[in-house]
Amino acid sequence: TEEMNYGEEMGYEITGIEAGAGVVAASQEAVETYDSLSGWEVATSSSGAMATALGEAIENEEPIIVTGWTPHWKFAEYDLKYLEDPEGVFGDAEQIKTMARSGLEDEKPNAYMILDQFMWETADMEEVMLEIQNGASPEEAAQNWISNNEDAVSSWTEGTEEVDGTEVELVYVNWDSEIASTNVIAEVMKEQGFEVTITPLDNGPMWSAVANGEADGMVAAWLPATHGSQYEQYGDQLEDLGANLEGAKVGLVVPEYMDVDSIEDLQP
Ligand code: PBE
Repeated sequence: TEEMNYGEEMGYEITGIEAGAGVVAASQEAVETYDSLSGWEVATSSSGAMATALGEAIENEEPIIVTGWTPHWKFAEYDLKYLEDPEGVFGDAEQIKTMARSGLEDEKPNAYMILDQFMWETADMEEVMLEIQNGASPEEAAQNWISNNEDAVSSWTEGTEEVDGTEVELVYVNWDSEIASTNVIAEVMKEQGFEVTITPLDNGPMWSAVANGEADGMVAAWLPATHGSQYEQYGDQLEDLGANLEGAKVGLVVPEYMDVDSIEDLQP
């Protein structure tokens, strides 16, 4: 069947996010892998610019392909679908994992234990993301989630003692999902008496800050695929505290109204 020539309408451009993101690297690999994407490019910008472009395209019912991921508020806001990826370039379901610097367990055992016990679900993260998207500050959205989820929070702090102003520095990237998780864990630690700094960095610098001990930890490691190359580079210099969320996913995302289901349906 003759498909719409969406490529021409989109200038053969996939709307990407930050250049350092794993989903951007995977999208570039998809361009190399699929004949249907030959001649296409992944335009990099920021997660915020991608979300704005997606919203504008949907408002005008125009075609758009974005580098997408779950958990994300955009699935609650719009009717969207992942394009099938028969070559498996984007990998399967992923975990979001927590990484700590080596030495943290000995030096700040209570902070280490909270990071280690932090674990929640896609719906939780999306709830916080959506509230931020609808105008709440990240701190406010995190505090609201915490007061509505006391049981979860007490399972993260279980067995720990309150502290008196111990400093903790967490690093993250300004991706909506990581803004949500990092603010929630930061607010929980503040309630336990920590003085918490959260510092947004690019992806590579986030990993190296924990690996070289400049930062205490992060809750933003997407594995095995999305941050596979960062894990390969830094994995043996940091401590892997396991999953804080299961069932994450990345891929190319389009509005439902587009008449295309698979990356293979696109046209060079
Ligand atoms: N993301 C959100 C990140 C991981 C978390 C999918 C944009 C990335 O692609 O690296």
